[in-house]
Amino acid sequence: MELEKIPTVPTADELLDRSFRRAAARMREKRGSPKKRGSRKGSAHANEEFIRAVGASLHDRLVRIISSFPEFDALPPFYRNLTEALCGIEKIRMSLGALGWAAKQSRRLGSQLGREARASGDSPAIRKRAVARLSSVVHQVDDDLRFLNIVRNQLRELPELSEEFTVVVAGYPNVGKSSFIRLVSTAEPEVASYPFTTRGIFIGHRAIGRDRVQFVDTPGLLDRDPEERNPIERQALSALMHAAHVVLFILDPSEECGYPVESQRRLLDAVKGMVEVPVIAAVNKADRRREEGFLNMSSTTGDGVDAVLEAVFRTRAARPTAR
Ligand SMILES: Nc1nc2c(ncn2[C@@H]2O[C@H](COP(=O)(O)OP(=O)(O)OP(=O)(O)O)[C@@H](O)[C@H]2O)c(=O)[nH]1
Ligand SMILES: [Mg+2]
Repeated sequence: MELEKIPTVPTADELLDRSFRRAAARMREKRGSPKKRGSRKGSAHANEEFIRAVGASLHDRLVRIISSFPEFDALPPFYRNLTEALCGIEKIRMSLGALGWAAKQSRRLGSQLGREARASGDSPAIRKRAVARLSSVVHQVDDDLRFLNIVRNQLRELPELSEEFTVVVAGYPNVGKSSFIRLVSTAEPEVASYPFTTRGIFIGHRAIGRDRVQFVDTPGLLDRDPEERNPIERQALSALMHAAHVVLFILDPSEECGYPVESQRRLLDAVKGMVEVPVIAAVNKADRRREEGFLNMSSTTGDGVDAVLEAVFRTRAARPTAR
């Protein structure tokens, strides 16, 4: 996917260093082989040419960085939403905008100071001034470059969602979502006896007959207002809202997870109100405590897991066309 292909974003110093070196190399090429150097061909405007080359190179590099980022409005909703949850799209846009400003300034300064260098008879003082001015412009967007590199690293790690029938597993923290996913699919998310073990989206697959279904593990959600949710919870919401063909909501009535079952039930109702796809509720840790009126299973012993999978896969018949 295009999100994996965004190259590393350099810091201001790295960017300047590359552009200075590139410009110097171009000057050497122009001067030609050592034999020709005696002719001093092209050296009359060496400083002017260097300044112009640095300005142009900075401009081109900055523009290339900007265009290596995707058009966020054109991303599938799941990825747009995840990007928003993890990095904030407006913040990314502002930083890309700052790079656009720096690109223009670099080109403008390159030609303006290049002209001044020529008018001054190729004065080295103007070359020095140009280096300082261009460095200052690029350093003004150093924070933006660093932020964009963090964004780049996060986007690279986003899970790859396929078009297959998708089961999103959700629920309170520590109820056994990841244990279930490990048991039934190829995904191997971490399992631990404390909440918020899963901090991102994990994808696994399972063959059923000739088909494959996709399982999505999500971070635990608390029953609270959307504005209070942190970036980790918001990733779970992106999956629920934009990736699911069916939601498997897991409850832990043993309360070993550390949260009262009433809160878990309230979240179940909230999720039902939020998504347009079927929501199957199942109780996990049935080896500890069963709950009437629900499908009961244990991800530890495997008891009841097949019945839950069956209930989930039955909804495939009513699969909605778009997510
Ligand atoms: N007794 C019992 N313990 C279970 C069962 N399923 C999971 N556990 C335990 O419950 C704890 C939490 O399991 P996880 O699978 O990490 O839970 P989770 O819902 O993914 O948790 P977060 O990622 O933090 O939201 C672990 O200590 C598991 O071993 C079960 O069926 N029975
Ligand atoms: Mg987990």
